[in-house]
Amino acid sequence: MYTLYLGNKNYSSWSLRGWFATKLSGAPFREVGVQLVGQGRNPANRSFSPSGFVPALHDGETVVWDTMAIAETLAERHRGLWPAESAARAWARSISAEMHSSFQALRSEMTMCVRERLDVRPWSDALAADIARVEEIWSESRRRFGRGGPYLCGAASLADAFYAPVAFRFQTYRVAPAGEAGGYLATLLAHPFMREWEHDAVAETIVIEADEPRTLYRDKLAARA
Ligand SMILES: N[C@@H](CCC(=O)N[C@@H](CS)C(=O)NCC(=O)O)C(=O)O
Repeated sequence: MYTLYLGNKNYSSWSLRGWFATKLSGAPFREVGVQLVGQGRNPANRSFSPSGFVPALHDGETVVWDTMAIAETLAERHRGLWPAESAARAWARSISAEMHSSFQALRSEMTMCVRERLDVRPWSDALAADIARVEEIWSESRRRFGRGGPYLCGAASLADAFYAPVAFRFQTYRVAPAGEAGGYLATLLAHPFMREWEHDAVAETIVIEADEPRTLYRDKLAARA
């Protein structure tokens, strides 16, 4: 049985990706919750994750860290995690890699905080550009590869795991994409894995100030009041 080390569910977007991917594999796994510090690499995590980051997946002596490695390792071992058709699979890998390596404004200006709801418009230009790119990816995915089901490439795949935290961010910051992208957002938020994660996340009571939207936007919200 796998063991998955993961951070606070309310805040840890990378943990959600790794968890969603592991759930998608259908394999049984044990969760080990790790308290986030919120200041980057945590040396205290190095006993189970060489990078000092969560998530990390253990299978006996085999340790896999970083969500992309976790996703690819699971895909090698379990069927159907990437789309079966070659062009769809290349697309799914590309949009997942893009999410893994880009979207800095989205990460820093729309921190994941599942329990929160607020609107901080106007967004910065960089954030608006990241949001527009997500919406484009979602619409294009649905238009080009979505025929076999309601997710990015039809049936739920690892690509949805990579965009799962974005759905919670959009819900928190009241981003409401139009058309296909909006339909996909609602579908992803209703996925049983997302409901399960949300249920656990909102039950958490620990507050990490650095990741709190109302801390991040304190001045803007105060100026508005
Ligand atoms: N590139 C890594 C990023 C992982 C990451 O940044 N994890 C954060 C939590 S979301 C972390 O472990 N932070 C340590 C801490 O805050 O204590 C991945 O894909 O897994």
